[in-house]
Amino acid sequence: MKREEAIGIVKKYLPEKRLQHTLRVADTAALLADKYFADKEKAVLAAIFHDYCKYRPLEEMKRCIIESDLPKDLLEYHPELWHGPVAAVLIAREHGIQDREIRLAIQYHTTGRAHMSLLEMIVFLADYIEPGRNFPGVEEVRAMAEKDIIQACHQASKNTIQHLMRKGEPIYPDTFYAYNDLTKRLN
Ligand code: DGI
Ligand code: FE
Ligand code: FE
Ligand code: FE
Repeated sequence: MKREEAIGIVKKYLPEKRLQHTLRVADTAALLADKYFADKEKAVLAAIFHDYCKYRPLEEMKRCIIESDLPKDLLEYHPELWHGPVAAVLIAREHGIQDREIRLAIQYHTTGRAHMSLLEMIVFLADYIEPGRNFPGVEEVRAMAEKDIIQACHQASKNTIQHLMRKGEPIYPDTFYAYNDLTKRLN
């Protein structure tokens, strides 16, 4: 599927601000793919669809998790964690996108996980550093992204965990697994 077709699809599901975020994630993912020699078409397609299900009704996402092979423990955590996994399932069902690498990059874009592929790291990081983001620490991660994608993902993961802990939020296991694995992969 080409970029313009993909954008035409997600446009119908996303409010304007989320669409603009999505386009910035796609541009950022393209830059990262060039820098780290990843498949740019896959990176862009995964980025365009990463928040495809962000505005699906909770009941529809819940049903999708129950009836698909997605991990059921998602249901015990914040619904904000559902849109990536659900999008990974629904892009295949609704648009025939079957590519496993794209699916995984979308599925894990919020939490990360252990042993992320380069494509998964690109989407995870692009979502965090796209130019519209302005949370504390993002500049440091942007600078790291120029030099070392593992270090940048590690810092993003650490910032997210610290932020969630300060708010007293429960943290999904894959979020910790991503942090631990990236820590071990640091040079
Ligand atoms: O969809 P986006 O807003 O572009 O970004 P996202 O999918 O990366 O993150 C959505 C939210 O999920 C963000 O506020 C951080 C939060 N989050 C990430 N990991 C966890 C988490 N929330 C909880 N409760 N637990 C997690 O492990
Ligand atoms: Fe998201
Ligand atoms: Fe993210
Ligand atoms: Fe996003």
